[in-house]
Amino acid sequence: MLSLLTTRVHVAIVLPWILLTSAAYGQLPATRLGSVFPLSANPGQSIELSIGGVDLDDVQTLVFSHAGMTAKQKMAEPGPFDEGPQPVAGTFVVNIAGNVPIGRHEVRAVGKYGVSNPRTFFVTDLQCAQESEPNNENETATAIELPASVSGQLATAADTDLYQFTASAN
Ligand SMILES: [Ca+2]
Repeated sequence: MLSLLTTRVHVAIVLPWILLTSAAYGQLPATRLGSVFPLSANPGQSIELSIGGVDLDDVQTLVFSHAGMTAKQKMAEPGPFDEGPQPVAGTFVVNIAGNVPIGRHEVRAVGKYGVSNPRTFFVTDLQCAQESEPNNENETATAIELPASVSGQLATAADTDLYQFTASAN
């Protein structure tokens, strides 16, 4: 009888370990959110947000850590053979309600392979600026006015983003 009880206990311990090991080696796809762009917006603003990551199949919505932030997939005009507006993969229209607090929030993607890891999204009262390519050289640096929240993307390993702004000497 004691032997039977011991066997049951071992089975209960080993099974969760096997499940965790499978997930750790990534044998099953899982929605993984690597980036959002832009990284910030103002309360009361509506922006277009693009996402990047792995296993983002059928991601049709985003969820935020504050209920005042909502997202709908961006729709494109139908082509000649489409029956209606078509979803634009990885692009969302995000509304930030006026009562969303300034600060750091989280966003997750929901897709075919579940809910993703979170990425940070900032709600700020600063003006929000974005890089403008080409901006890899001093002569073409994106002009911004400070103070600002600036979002940029490094598209390739060789990409650099340069910005220019006016600052006082003191
Ligand atoms: Ca650049």
